[in-house]
Amino acid sequence: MKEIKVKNSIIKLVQGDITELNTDVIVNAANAQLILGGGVAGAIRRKGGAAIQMECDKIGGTFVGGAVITTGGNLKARHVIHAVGPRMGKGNEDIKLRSAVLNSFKLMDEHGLKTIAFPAISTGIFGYPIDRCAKIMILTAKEYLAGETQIREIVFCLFSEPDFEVFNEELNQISKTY
Ligand code: AR6
Repeated sequence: MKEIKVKNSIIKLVQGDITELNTDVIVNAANAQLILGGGVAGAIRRKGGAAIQMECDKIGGTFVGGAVITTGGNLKARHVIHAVGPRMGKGNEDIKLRSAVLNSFKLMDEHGLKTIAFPAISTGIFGYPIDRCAKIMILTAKEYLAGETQIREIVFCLFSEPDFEVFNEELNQISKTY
């Protein structure tokens, strides 16, 4: 585990299964239709139960770069934010990823929620490179925490050891540079 402090909050890295975390919110790497498929979404659907997909169906969908909130069903986390990252090759991927992360933070503040865990959005089925993902997600988190927010903890939960190492390296770089 590894963490840095930004004002009164922290950014933290962990390796493992995001559905095991007990942050207020875990983030689903969603699609614009809000249909929970494989990867993180599949794990959330299996552990969280049918209620989450039913809430998503009611919402109906959102844009790429958007985010919506549901309850966490049977998960330890009370809420799931479904953030829609870019599909690699469709254009403006970096901007769309940043937007998905920022919109997740805005939902946190709108709902007064304090702790959130993200997976490496778009780096599985959507094919986005892990190093670019690490750079954008960590930088966006650091910038957001530097402003006015109630968020106290942002966790990046990486499934594999190599992915954890990429995020670890990026967190070291960013904490030196900024
Ligand atoms: N905990 C943490 N990270 C995980 C877990 C887990 N349980 N499972 C996978 N990862 P992906 P995407 C990592 O494919 O690329 C679905 O069908 C994985 O190794 O979940 O944004 C959705 O419904 C990878 O690094 O999301 C969408 O249609 C990262 O999480 C589509 O896939 C993201 O992989 C979204 O694709």
